[in-house]
Amino acid sequence: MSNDSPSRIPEGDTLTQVKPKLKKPPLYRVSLLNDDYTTMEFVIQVLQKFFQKSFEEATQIMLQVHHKGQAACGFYPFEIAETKVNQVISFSRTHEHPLQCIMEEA
Ligand code: TYC
Repeated sequence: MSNDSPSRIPEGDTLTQVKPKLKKPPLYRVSLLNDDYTTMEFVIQVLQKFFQKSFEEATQIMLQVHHKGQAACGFYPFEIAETKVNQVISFSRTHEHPLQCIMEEA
């Protein structure tokens, strides 16, 4: 087989500089928003149940939301982020809390 056979990419050809096409999926930040009615205990429970946080981590995140208005709970691919948001909102409404959860491209 010669050097410029069609089955080989010639050196210096732009094709040799093309990056592999496997792109990492974009990540979405899932955050909780503050409100005046949801109890602190409930927010800690949500962070433990849906975001696998320890009691200590959950307490820190809850306090950050309480003092700053919002805080990130985690970063996930689109469909996982969307599922977390829906689970948190559904669980909160079932327990009659107005807690809001959002996702944004990170
Ligand atoms: N601000 C609420 C209170 O004082 C507590 C709270 C924290 C609510 C975090 C929502 O995402 C939240 N009871």
